[in-house]
Amino acid sequence: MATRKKAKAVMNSVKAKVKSTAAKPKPKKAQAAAKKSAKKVVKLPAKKPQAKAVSNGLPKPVNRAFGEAGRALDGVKILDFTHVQSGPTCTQLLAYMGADVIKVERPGVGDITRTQLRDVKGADSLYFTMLNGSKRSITIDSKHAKGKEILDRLVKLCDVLVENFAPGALDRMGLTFDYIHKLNPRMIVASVKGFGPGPYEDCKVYENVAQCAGGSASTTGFREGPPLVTGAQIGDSGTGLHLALGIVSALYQRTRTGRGQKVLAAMQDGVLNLARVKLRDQQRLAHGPLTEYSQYGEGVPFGVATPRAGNDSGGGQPGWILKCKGWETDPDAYIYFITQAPVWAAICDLIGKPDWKTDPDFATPPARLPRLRHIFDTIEQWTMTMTKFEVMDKCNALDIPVGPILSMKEIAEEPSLRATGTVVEVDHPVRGKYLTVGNPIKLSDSPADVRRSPLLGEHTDEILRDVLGYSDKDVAEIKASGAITAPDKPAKAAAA
Ligand code: CAO
Repeated sequence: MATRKKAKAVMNSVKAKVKSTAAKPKPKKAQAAAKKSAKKVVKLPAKKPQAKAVSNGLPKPVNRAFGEAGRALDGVKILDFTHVQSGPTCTQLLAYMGADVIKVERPGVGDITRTQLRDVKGADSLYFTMLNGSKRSITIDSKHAKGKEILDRLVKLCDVLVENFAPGALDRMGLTFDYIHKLNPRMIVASVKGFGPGPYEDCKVYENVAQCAGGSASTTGFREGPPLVTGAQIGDSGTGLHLALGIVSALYQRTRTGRGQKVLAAMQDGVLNLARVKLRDQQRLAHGPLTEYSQYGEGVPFGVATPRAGNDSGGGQPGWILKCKGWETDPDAYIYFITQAPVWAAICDLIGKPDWKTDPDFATPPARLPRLRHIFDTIEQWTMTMTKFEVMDKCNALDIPVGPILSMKEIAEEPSLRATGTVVEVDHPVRGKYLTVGNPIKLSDSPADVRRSPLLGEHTDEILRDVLGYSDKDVAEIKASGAITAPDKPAKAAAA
C-alpha cells in the first residue's frame, strides 16, 4: 500500500514537471520582439545540451536498490472479467507484475474452472488455482441492478477491463465500449476472442479450435498421421500473453494521450503468430521443395501446403528426437539433437564417425540434407548407450545443442526452476500446498508477486469498503439485495 502511495506521488511529480516544462504561448509584445531580433543574425556560442532534454521527461533514477522500488505495474487496477484459461493467464501475468487484479465472478458459481478437473473434494481445482494467483475475487451478479451499479463504480475506478466472454456477452451486460468510455474515458478494454472480425467472429472458441484454425494442427504431427494438437496451450495461454502485451502498450500510450482504447487478441491470430515459420514455408514451397524437411531426403514429393514435419527442427539446423538409454520402459528417455553446422566436426568425433568430416556425402550441410534419416539413425545408435542427461553433458561440453525430453515430474522437481521462481509452491487454505508457474518473465527491478488464488468472493467486502468506499450500512444493503450472493442462499454466500 505504502509503495503504491509512493508510486502515485512519483507519477504526480512527473505530471507536474511535464506541465511546467510544456511550451507556453508567448505574449504579443514578446512575439513582436522575437520577430525583430530574428532578422539580426547573431552568432551565439554553442549551448551545452540541457539535462531536461536528455531525461525525456522521466523522473530521476531512484536511489533504491534494484527490486526495492516497487513493482512494474504498481498502481494499475484491473477489472478482471475473465474465465477459463486465455483471459486468466493474461491477468495473472499482470498481477505478477504488480497490478491490483480484481476478479469479478458470478455469485455462488464463479469461474467455471473452479470445479473443473477437480482433484481435491471441495477445493478449487488446480485448473483454477494455477491461473488465478495473486488476484482478488469479488462476486457480483452483473445482471442485477445493484450489481450493475457496483460494476459501474469499478469501471470508473479501474484502468483496464479484461474479458474473454463469448462474442456479444459483455454488450449484453450493458458494458459496451461506448458505455464504458462515457463512464471512464481512460479505461482500456481488452478482449480475447476466438476470431477477429470476419465470417467466424461470432463463434465460441476453445484451445484446440484455435490451434486448428491458426495453422498449428495442420503442420504438427507426422506426415503419415492426422493433424495433431500440441500440449502447450498456445491458443489460450499464448493469446493471453499477446493480450498482456497489448494492454501494457495501451497503458503506455495512455500516458501520452490520456485516453484508453480497445485491445483485441484473437486466438486464431495468436496461434498464427506463433506458427509464422510454417507460413514462411508455405511461401517457400512456390520456389521448390523444403530441403530441410526429412521428407525431401526420403524422396516424398511435397503437396500444395506446408506439410507436417514430425520432429524436424523447423529452422536451418536439422534436428530430431533420438532414443536414449532406458527408452524401452521410460516414455521420456529421449533427447532432441541438433546437427548444427559449426559443430559438425565435433559431432563426427563424438559419435565415432570421424571420416564423415571429409566424406563429400557428409562434410557439408547441403550434402547432408538428403541423408538426414541415415545421419540421425547413426547418432541414435550412440545416444542409446547413455541416459539423456549423460548425452547432454557430453554434448554441452562441446557446444553441441541438445535438449533432454523432460517429463512434468522432472520439471516439478527441478531445483533450478524453483530457485528462479519459475516453479513456485504456494499454500492454499482449502487444498493445501500446490505448485504453480511463477512469472516466466524476469524483471530485475520488479520482483514477481506470486500468491495463491483467492477463494470465491474472498475479497468482496474488502473491495466494496476499501476500494469502492461503501459504508457498512451500504454493504449490508448490497448483501440483502442479492447482487453479490447466489440467488438461492443469499446469507451464506454473502459471508463467504
Ligand atoms: N454475473 C452474471 N452473469 C455473468 C457473470 C456475472 N458475474 N459473469 C458471466 N456471466 C454470464 C455472461 O453474461 C454470459 O451470459 P449471456 O450469454 O446470457 O449473455 C455467460 O455468463 C457467459 O458467457 P460465455 O458464453 O462467455 O460462457 P460459455 O461458458 O458459454 O463459453 C467460451 C465459454 C470460452 C467458449 C466463451 O466464453 C468464448 O468463446 N470466449 C472467447 C474465446 C476464449 O477466450 N476462449 C478460451 C477459453 S479457454 O479454453
